Amino acid sequence: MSITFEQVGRTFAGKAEGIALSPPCDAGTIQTILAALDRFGVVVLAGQKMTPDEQIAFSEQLGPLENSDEGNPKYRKLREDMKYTDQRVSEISNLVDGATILGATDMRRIFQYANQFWHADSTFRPVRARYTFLQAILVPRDGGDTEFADMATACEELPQALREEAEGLIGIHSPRTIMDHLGATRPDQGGFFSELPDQPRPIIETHPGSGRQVLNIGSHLSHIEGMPMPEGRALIAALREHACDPRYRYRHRWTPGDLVIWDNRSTLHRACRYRENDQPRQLVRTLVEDR
Ligand SMILES: O=C(O)CCC(=O)C(=O)O
Repeated sequence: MSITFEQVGRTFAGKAEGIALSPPCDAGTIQTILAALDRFGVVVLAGQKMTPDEQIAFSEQLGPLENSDEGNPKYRKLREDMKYTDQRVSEISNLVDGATILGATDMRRIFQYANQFWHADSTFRPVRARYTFLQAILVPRDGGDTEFADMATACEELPQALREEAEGLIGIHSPRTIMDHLGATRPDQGGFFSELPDQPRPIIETHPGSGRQVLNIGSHLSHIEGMPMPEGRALIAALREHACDPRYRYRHRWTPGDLVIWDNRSTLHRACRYRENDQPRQLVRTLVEDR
């Protein structure tokens, strides 16, 4: 099957329409999608309507899948009353059992507030996510888009002084960074905890597929190794302000059945706000590990 992509963002993001994949896909199709991910960072495949099992089968063709419970067993039971219970799937949703809106202080709601900060998936785990697959099941009437930022073009266009400051630095990533910011590590505000150790990752790295330099500065980044925390955090804020400028962004407005795949090594993303107390939103996510 031949798939052609049209660039939909100013600097990145490609969209293919009029193809419905039925996994498992042939090797040529998988190669085309991998090449598109190297080139565009974000790939939109409209009109898929895959079952969770089909999404798992398709995702696995791009690499081993992350187990969403790993590193956080305390929260396994939270997943168990979501609609999709396979641990290779995370449900990004404001619903319990596909029907009832989550309670105001439910930890699953807090995870989705965390998704509203620019990030790359699982940079706080020993093995980060290489690709994320997100498919829309239910879409709110207003809002609930997903926004992406192009870390390759942003890196190439870094002001020289910022580049000189950032080159060679190692960032320290932790799942507590955003949760602290939200106040959700406080005992009276969710009491989020994680036993995952901090993960060191270069601030600037070379993407193995495109050969382009990319910035690794999602919001799980806590501070800079060997630098006083305030100095490191001020530098991170300056880098992120540059890299997430509107000129490097693409915003995806979901239609049910859309499957969006992104490369977490070359992009950041964030969930956009919607009326989560009265409009259902349900997406199914699978993650391919970066190994
Ligand atoms: O809900 C969204 O739009 C984005 C989800 C997200 O940030 C994630 O899966 O990491």
